[in-house]
Amino acid sequence: MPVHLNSVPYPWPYDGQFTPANTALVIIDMQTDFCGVGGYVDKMGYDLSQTRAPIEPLKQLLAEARRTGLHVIHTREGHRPDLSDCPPAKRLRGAPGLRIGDAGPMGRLLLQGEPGHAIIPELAPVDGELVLDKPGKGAFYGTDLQARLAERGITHLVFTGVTNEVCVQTTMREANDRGYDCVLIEDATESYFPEFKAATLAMVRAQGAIVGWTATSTDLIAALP
Ligand code: TIU
Repeated sequence: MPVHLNSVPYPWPYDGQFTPANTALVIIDMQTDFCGVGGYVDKMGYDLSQTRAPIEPLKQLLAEARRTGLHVIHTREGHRPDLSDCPPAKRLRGAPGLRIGDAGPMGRLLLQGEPGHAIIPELAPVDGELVLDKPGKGAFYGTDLQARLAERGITHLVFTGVTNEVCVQTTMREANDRGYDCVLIEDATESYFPEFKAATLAMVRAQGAIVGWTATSTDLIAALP
């Protein structure tokens, strides 16, 4: 029987073929550097309550995913300690002392293996969940994500995490171009800037879902078996 979400601009997915077996909950970059005290974003002086807002909805979604067998993918933005995968054009911007690789209270900023790079404890991965390290904003660039999805038979992607206008939107656009059916969970994604979140939701679902659909975590949970 076809299964659809109560989503915008119309029910997702278009084919009604939504099952835990062919779908992944993709949690983008819920790392201490973006959501934790002393992490990268905190040190930049942004309001942490914004990027921490998705935590409660995500805890519920994770519990439902683990109950139903929905695949779970956690991504982490970060670089090798020698920064060989961080182009100077990415590193040498922003204030000196707050750049990727600079020392922070949670270790060197956005470097693999540092405390700030870890997924926040509230959403810690469990065995069997894919943890994908990515050097870019998009999760397909410089990773084997497409192969990992193919080997698991995943064709539908549910996007969550931070920030919605940067890593979430970049990844969703990359996925959309690769033929995945994509939905963005409105209350499980955030920006530091409320107007960017509003713009993200609007531009994703414009023109008949040009990038994808949006729905709430309640809508998603209601459609799970
Ligand atoms: N994860 C993610 O979005 N990385 C960023 O750098 N986001 C910003 O908004 N800066």
